[in-house]
Amino acid sequence: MCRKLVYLMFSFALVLSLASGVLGQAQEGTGVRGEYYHFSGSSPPSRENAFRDLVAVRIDPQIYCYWNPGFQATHPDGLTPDLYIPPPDGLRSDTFAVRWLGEIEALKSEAYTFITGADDGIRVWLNGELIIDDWADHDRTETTSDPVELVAGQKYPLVVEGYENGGEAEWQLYWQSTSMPRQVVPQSALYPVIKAQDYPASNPIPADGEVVRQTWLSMLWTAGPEAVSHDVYFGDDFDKVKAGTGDTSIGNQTNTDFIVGFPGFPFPEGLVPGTTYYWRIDEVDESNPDSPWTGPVWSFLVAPRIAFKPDPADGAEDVDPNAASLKWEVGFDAKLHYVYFGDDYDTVNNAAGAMPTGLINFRPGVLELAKTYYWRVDEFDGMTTHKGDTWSFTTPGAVGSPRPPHGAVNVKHNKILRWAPANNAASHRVYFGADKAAVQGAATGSPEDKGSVDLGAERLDPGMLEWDTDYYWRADPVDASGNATKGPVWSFTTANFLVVDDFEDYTDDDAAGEAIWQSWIDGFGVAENGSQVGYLMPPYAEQTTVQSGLQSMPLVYDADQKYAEAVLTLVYPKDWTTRGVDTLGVWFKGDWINVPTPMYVALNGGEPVNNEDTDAAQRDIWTEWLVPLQVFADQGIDLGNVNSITIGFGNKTNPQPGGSGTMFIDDIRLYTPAP
Ligand SMILES: [Ca+2]
Ligand SMILES: [Ca+2]
Ligand SMILES: [Ca+2]
Repeated sequence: MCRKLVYLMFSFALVLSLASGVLGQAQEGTGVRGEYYHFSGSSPPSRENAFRDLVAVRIDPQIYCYWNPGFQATHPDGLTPDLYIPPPDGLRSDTFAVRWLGEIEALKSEAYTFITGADDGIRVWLNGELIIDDWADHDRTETTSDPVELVAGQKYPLVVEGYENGGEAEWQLYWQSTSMPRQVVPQSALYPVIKAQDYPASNPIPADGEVVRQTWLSMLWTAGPEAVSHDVYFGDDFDKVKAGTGDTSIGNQTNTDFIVGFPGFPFPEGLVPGTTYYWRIDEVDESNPDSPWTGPVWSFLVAPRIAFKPDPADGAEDVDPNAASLKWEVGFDAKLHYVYFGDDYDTVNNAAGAMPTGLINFRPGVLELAKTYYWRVDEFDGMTTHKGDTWSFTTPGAVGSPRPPHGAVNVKHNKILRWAPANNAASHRVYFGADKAAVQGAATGSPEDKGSVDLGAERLDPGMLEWDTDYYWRADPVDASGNATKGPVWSFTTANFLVVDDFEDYTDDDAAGEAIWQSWIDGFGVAENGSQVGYLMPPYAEQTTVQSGLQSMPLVYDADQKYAEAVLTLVYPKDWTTRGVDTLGVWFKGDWINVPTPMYVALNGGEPVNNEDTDAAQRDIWTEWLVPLQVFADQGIDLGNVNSITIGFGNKTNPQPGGSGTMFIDDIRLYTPAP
């Protein structure tokens, strides 16, 4: 089962601010941090929309670019090619946004005027003041700020945001004063922001999630900016690599590469096809109290000997019946392929004797609507034929949209199953169990038979599920004449921890009480509580910025002279001692642009427990906040009977002048002690 590949957690002790965020102790500036994002939707994009989908981060020496498809060596400002910065790799030519973050230092104490050139929009904040605001679609346009008094040698926070809708794209930032003619703000006056996520190792090779076809590898990464040496962890067990336990510790080294799968190195007999390997680099500087900087757990898959990664994916829906083309990733060393295709699982699963082919795609011809199809690819590597898995997909009108989605992991133990009815269904017959073959073969009266479900009421409560278990289920459409058609078998895996909330079950059906703001009660109508859960219009839950699954909770806070919190009344789990769970985990994502505000959690309306990371609201990558449950026990909270959880921002007991912003919350979990 595929584990979550990206798992980021940062030391709470890591103190980052603009003042301390300067790389090294350089006498001169080194540039600004450039963050590049793709966006979709209308233009000009809202701030939330523009800066969500991060594509690239780098240090840009200055803000000076003209990325023009038809560029001809003429330019309104005369051009300084030496200052030109190219677009980063992977950035598309339209509908993208850029955010430059840093500090600016003046050479003299005097009034400076800033001038921007921009196509399309641009905004500039200096020392927290919006000095240029030109957020609109247009050809290159210059905008001039009011004069700003700067003090020599002092560094001022600088944020420049730009977006490109279509056509040409360019941004330039100039300044001038009475003693200085207009010039591009130079690299020597700019200092980049360094964020928490910059300190760990990055850029793994092989890339995170990559498929390799070798049994030994030389692994590489880019060292974090403060690393002196590196603690290396490697193994085939995600949990052990994450915890650094077992024999996953390879040791400390100064170079940024290491070999696996070769005599004299870890896994000397070679890496095994079909196995996912995990690795982690902790960056170390013994003289720095924040060290080590724990890296994310990366993974790669050594290609299995069987065919894999089917396209359409296993369980795919709405496959075009007129243009279906089946493809797959070839098994390790496979030379020839045997393809089986049909509309009956057993027939396809048991088939043999296909003609071998060297092609790696298969066209099944025109298909019927509202049907489930099955296919299988066997791989021959010159020695052995490796029987493949039997995959399925459906055409439009078939039963579909299983919740949890097919293949979902970390599913909660009290999950209610849902699906979308087939076009011709008058009801559905549902089968459920932990044995895949039994569910595949189940019929009316089987132990897996959960009975008939009326049209319009597509849901099934399978009861309390086991931890860390694979489950399988089927919803067979039954037409008005009583004829059942076998649906595809869906699967999911339950969590190995308690799920307090994963935000997956909220819908836009507030008449049914299923809207996120009907469970998480915010500050609507409460003057001293400045929180808003969910969006004002459907979809109410966040569906793009998620830590896992399909949804998270947006929480807009205004904690200026008040607090901002949301409260969930718990139905399950209320017993926070089950299986010895001892740690609460809350995944959150803020935005660099949020005003720093303390984040807290409280149980049973008790005393707030603050996140020690005082910059939590500004963390702009998903981060997990871990709280020992003992902290709540010490408050006198009865962990055997937890009725509510509160997530909030600000100082509830002693409101302060403070900030506002938008936070995303996902995956609130209770973990058992580390093995
Ligand atoms: Ca463009
Ligand atoms: Ca443009
Ligand atoms: Ca989620």
